[in-house]
Amino acid sequence: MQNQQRRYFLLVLIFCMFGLISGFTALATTGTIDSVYKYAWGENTGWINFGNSYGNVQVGDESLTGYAWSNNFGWINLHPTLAGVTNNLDGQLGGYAWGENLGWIDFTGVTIASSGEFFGYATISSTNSHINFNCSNNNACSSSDYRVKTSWQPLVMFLGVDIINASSTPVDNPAFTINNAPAKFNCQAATGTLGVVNQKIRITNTTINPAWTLTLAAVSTSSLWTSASSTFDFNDPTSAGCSDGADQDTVAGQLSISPTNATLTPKNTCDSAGISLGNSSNFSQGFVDNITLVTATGAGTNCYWDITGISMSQKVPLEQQSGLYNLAMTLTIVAN
Ligand SMILES: [Ca+2]
Ligand SMILES: [Ca+2]
Ligand SMILES: [Ca+2]
Repeated sequence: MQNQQRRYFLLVLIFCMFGLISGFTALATTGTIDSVYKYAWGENTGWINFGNSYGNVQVGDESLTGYAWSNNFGWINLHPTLAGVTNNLDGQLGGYAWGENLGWIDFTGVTIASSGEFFGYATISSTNSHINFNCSNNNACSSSDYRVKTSWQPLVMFLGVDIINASSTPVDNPAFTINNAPAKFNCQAATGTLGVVNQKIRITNTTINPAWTLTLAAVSTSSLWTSASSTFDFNDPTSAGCSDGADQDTVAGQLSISPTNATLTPKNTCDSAGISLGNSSNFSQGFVDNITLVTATGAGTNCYWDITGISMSQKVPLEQQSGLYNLAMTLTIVAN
């Protein structure tokens, strides 16, 4: 065993992500009302103008604000105290506006499509009469082409995981190293960190479901750490990872993951309530093929969280040949 100091293992976890749909969407958007398509028609009220310049109607991800104007009944406040028209991020409206001469107006049933067009009917509670937001609701566009339209667009519903750099840009080929393990005659543990400043695990949830689980697994349960000329195992618990056991392969080794002391950094308008880090766990073929990194039950929505500092420890068998070893892993996020 010459030049023992120079012989190192470099273990690199290569990653791909499942549950990733697309890049990141701007999370907070506000829209105004179209200058042409700004009228709704009330069967008892006549035209209602949502684009009156003094009314300043704004459509947000979670609520509408400002005033609509009825020539016959005056101002309609979309955001009165203790009520208001709500948006669920996806363009389904609800809640109540207050008309100074109409009383409460229920917006349940009004939706905003990806085109920005309003559809459906609001209901004036006192008379149970309807306000129609789009001539196509009752096939009336050929006689009167009206609708309310906004520049706001529904958020793309998105639950995903990615690995991003310090500037929040997705990393093309993320890889984490378990570094600097000098070759030895005896079985040893090499350690590393999953999630660092330039490769943070980012979970984004803009769906309305607050429950999800993030897990880590190898691409295959029969995967091995592989170099140009040698292999060893990542999921063999025999002799604490130092001997080959009953699995199909003939090599020893075991990878342990400990999210317990990881750092969870929420987007600045969100918090970490309802999110728990997983327990320390060892891969064991056929028994522990996935390790839970993070679980959310009742977490915030329209949020993202960055995760760094998950500890990794890999048992390297005795007399393992030095070299650059790779193991392909996947991060998977699922809604619960
Ligand atoms: Ca194995
Ligand atoms: Ca084995
Ligand atoms: Ca075996």
